[in-house]
Amino acid sequence: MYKEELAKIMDEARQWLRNARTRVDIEEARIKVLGKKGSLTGILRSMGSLAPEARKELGKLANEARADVEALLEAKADEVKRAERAAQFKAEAIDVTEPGVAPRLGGKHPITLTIEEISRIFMSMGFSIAEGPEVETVFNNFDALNAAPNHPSRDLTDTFYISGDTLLRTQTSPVQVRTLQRQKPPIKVISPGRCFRTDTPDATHSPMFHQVEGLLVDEGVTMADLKGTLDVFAKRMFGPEARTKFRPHFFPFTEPSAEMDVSCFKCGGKGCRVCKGSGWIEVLGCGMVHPNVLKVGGVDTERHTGFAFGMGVERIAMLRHGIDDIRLFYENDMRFIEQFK
Ligand code: 2U9
Repeated sequence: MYKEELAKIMDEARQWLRNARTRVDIEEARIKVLGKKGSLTGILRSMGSLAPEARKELGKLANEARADVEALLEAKADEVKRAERAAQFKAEAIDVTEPGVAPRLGGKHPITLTIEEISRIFMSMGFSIAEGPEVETVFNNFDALNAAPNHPSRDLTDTFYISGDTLLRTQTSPVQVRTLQRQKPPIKVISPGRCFRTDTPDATHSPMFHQVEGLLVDEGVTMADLKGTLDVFAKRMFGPEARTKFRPHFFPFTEPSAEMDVSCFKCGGKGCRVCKGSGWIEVLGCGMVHPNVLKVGGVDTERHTGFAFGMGVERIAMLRHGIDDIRLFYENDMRFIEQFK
């Protein structure tokens, strides 16, 4: 009688486990057979009332049955675990032969690229790069540069003043002033950087713009050194066909001063829309450093002379790329910016 019941319990257990698909199903089957109120547990409990002989025989059978059920449970648990893992692998499978998603690469701003190109040319001629603060003293920005007390660029309407004696630099010259004060000749530096003037934005003006200035101070430096250096720069920047000419000009910080024109790289000098018919394009200002400026840096002006130059980076970039509005550089329109990568 007990044997039949045991056989029935085993049949039931096999049936439940055959149908089990998940860990929960297996646990339910285990509870139904081996739990506190489980079918096999019930039999084992009821054995107390049997005669010792019968109890011994049935005890053995029941224990074997329990071992069988436990083995079945374990086998099923293994099977379910394997099935779950197979399903997980299938769901997470990656097709490594599929083309990847191309990351959107950033690029340098055209003004950065132009500064880098100008810098590379002068560095190849032995200039090093000097940098300085954008908030400057009125002394470094104007006084040290021989700007007369009534010079128009000092005007409140031309310069962003922070206080009576500090301002946003209107050119990168203060960097050269700092270099002069810190270093003894020979000095051979360029200073690229951001400058500020109170200009109302239009196609050729922006209140924030960039300059590269240069300063060379040594024994026996002449205007010929200035012209030779800047001619090399023009040919490297605008092509080997580029010719240069120097027109007299006035700057308070240089004497004599000049503006350098480059023969039009578009028409070669015949006259076109780019050079407005003249065949020449104004590129930069330059001159021999005024003795008053050299003296601010403690330079012995009997022994040392120097030349300096300054150019607007936006203007150079606009010329090089045929850009007709400076505001395009600062509008963050990716369709414009991305063209210069
Ligand atoms: C020191 C001595 C001399 C820098 C110079 C220019 C000529 C010049 C303009 C070009 C277009 C500024 O961006 S722009 O508006 N600059 O023409 N700058 S010489 O001369 C210096 C600088 C520092 C100590």
